[in-house]
Amino acid sequence: MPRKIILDCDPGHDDAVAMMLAWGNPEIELAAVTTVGGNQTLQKVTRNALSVATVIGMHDVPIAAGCKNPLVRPVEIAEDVHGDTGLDGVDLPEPAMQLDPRHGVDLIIDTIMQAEPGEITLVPTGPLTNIAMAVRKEPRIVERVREVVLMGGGYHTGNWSPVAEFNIKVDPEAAHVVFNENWPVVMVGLDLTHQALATDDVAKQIAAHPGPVSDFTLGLFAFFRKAYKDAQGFDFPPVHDPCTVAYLIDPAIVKTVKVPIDIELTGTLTLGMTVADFRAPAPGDCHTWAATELDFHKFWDVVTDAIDRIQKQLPAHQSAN
Ligand SMILES: [Ca+2]
Repeated sequence: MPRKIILDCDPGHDDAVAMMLAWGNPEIELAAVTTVGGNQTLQKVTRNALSVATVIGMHDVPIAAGCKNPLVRPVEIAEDVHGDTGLDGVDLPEPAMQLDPRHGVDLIIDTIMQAEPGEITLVPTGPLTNIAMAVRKEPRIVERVREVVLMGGGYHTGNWSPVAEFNIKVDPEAAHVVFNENWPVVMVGLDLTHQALATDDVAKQIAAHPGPVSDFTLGLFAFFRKAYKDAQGFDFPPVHDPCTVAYLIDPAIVKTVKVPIDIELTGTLTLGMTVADFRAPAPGDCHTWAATELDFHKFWDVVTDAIDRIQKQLPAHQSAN
């Protein structure tokens, strides 16, 4: 049985790759895609989600727009990393699919409540606004969700401040809600995702499967590489978001450790820090895990395999473009 997931995202170069991996891997069934303001404005990331869905031929998956603004704080976007469109570096096709008319938060709630208990896994790869809103509107989702596997945070590092990662930092109150509900939370943070670098060898591996999705991915990587070099001094860009999906495909790809994690809401220098307590073995009621170690080759193998499978499934006229 494939794992049924809701991908709650803000595409975003690495979100786009997470969509590909979730759509192209047979172990994963995409129950819904929801968008949230984050890397770019809600309007732009929603349009991007539809364009990526068009590129990869993602039919029959509802896509809905969620929250535009964080719960409390003013909007912050990551234009220096993702560009003006949120997906700079590629031509974005006119969306071939329609947006679901529901609000993203309602699509999340409907999908979970209509599924069997324990059937749906939540995979947030943007700020946690939609997930926090869904929990507040329909608290019964907490016991029905199998687990929350999110990209965000980090236990030794930050990227939006010295100690805070973007997705958590821009809506720390939402993150506080999500980490403090009593559901299993796997934090796939920067400690892990900074190992998921799109190196030259990775680009070669993907280029060995020529086609529209491979071209699109390489375009994303080229822009992302320059942006990460200029903004954060990386030689190769970390492709954060698909690490969450890879963990669900094969837990051997992403090692985790059980550790209490909470979100700093009042620090003057540490707002949005994901504070992980490694001082002692995790207590019995601990429900949070931190990702620690990536199997680099297995990770890029599943991403490449998904791209290859998607291209083989595309209608002939689309693959020829
Ligand atoms: Ca993201």
